[in-house]
Amino acid sequence: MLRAAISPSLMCADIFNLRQIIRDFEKNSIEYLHIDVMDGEFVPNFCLGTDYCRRMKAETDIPLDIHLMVKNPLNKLEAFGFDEGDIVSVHYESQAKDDILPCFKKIRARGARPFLAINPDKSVEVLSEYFDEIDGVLLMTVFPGFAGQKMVEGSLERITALRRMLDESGHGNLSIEVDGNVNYEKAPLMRKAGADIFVVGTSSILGPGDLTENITKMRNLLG
Ligand code: S6P
Ligand code: MG
Repeated sequence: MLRAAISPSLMCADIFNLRQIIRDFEKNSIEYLHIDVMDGEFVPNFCLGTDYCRRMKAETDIPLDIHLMVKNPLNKLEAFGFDEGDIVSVHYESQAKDDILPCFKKIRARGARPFLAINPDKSVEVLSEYFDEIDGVLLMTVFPGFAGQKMVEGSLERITALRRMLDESGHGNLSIEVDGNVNYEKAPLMRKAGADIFVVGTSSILGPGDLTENITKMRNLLG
């Protein structure tokens, strides 16, 4: 089983306390910083962007986990300051099929790790042809666009099915990252189903309570 990693969703972090929050993440050895980029077109909301990613890279050594919820990402990748060790996810649904592999190539060429993101209503079967080209799948457990939603029913079964597909095809080293309503109750179930990267926001560590205590609680639950 891959080691569990935590990727806090920065759109859920209080912007007026952001620097202190990043210091707390560093102290608690947080593995990734999840940055939701929304273009108001692929999803009905706008959120974070190129300067935000650049400033974040300058501020901390924690690798970025950039979630591109933008239409036609292929020609927009250059605008983002990611590099070695960062995760960059593009959506299966956001582009022409012919653009998907070139996106991975561009991400890989900069030493970053390509992930393919998929919405809750799309069959995980479509992912298998890309397994050789990616480091992981960003499995949405809510419809992208907003924080604070409820997990879509059937998400745990989708994680189980995808983990089985990966293992049976010799791609057991690929990550399954889950995003959306990862709370203290569901996270251990998602872990058991085969997820290893957990995007956490208002439902858990960036909700009420002390940040360090919340992170410790989540780590203990994930094992
Ligand atoms: C949703 C976005 C997510 C959210 C995250 C928030 O479009 O991709 O990354 O920020 O789900 O966490 P929570 O706990 O409020 O669902
Ligand atoms: Mg996200």
